[in-house]
Amino acid sequence: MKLERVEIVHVAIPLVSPFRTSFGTMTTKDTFLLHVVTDAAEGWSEFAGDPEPLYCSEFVAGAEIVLRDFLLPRVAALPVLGTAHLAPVLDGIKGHELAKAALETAVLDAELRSYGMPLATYLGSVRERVPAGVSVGIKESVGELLDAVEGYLAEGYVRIKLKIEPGWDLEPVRAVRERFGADLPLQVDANTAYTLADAEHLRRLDAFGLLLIEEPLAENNLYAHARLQQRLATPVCLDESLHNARDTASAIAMDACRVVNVKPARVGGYLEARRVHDVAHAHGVPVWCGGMLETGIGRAPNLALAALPGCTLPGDTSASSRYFAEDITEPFVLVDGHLPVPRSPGIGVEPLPEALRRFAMGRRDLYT
Ligand code: OSB
Ligand code: MG
Repeated sequence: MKLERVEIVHVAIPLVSPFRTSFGTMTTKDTFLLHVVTDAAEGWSEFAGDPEPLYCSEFVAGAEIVLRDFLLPRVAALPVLGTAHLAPVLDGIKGHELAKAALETAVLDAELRSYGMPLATYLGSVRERVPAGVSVGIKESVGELLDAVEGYLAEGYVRIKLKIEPGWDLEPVRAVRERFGADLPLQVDANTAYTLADAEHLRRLDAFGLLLIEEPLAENNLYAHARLQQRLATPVCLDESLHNARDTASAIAMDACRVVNVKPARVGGYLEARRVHDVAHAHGVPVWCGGMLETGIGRAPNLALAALPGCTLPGDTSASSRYFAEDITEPFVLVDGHLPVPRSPGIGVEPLPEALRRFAMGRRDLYT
């Protein structure tokens, strides 16, 4: 393939309700789509980050500069454009996994479309539909939380994840357990809000039979997570701390995590995400696909990943309606607690022109 044009489309899509985590409150999905045009086909992807570096160090305006000034010039200089050739030349740029993932995914979408191959086939997915979990934000009251969980369970979600932080942990978890029973698959995500000094407090969560506790401690501190795991019966799951397959191998070897959340954006794209999956699966460590409140453009390829054999726990791959009144693609609809894995070439979806017109805040060519 030959690179002809790369365009950025800023979008802002209101969330159906504010999403509060230990690091902040989101009310809008405010990001950009990347549109790659080659001589063979076109591809789309979505930058998974936000305007502010609260979940991770990357952010929307920074990613645009990184793509324009550092990533795209290296890719444009390749003698032949192909997805497999990207990571070796992008490796020279430190970090910026989310920006790299956006570029790699758009090129991969174009390349797979040129072959007529769905991403799920390319990755080696083994399922036609994947069970859907849902991530429930921090609420003003336990009553409000119980209403939200009840609504999601009525829709058919098969697993609930509660966002927690100091002051919002034991009480909401106990309330959800008491109300919905011991059989509800339930887990929590702290987004780095605790320290090792909280180990005894977190140990009290063991009483609630949680599937896992996600990223309880500071990012990248595998040592502290391993120390915590020694004191908890609840499996520790890492999100923010895992940036590639090598980190994942180290974390598993150190017993810093017993479950892996794989987010393609966080590890630089779907090729590395597949390797993260493979290394965890080879160790018998369960994997699930996380989310970043993506629009359909980001959700579609995540569903292909979630259909890999090692993804044995339901992911945060929820239906479009959990996030948006109107998605930018054909909406993903929950059927019997599951979402379908896209079967069309590439990521399997594209922006609906009418929705794109309405949600687009601006377009810029990054490469022509
Ligand atoms: O930590 O998993 C996280 C959303 C934005 C940023 C980080 C996280 C999340 C979620 C929701 O938990 C995932 C989703 O439903 O897309
Ligand atoms: Mg998380």
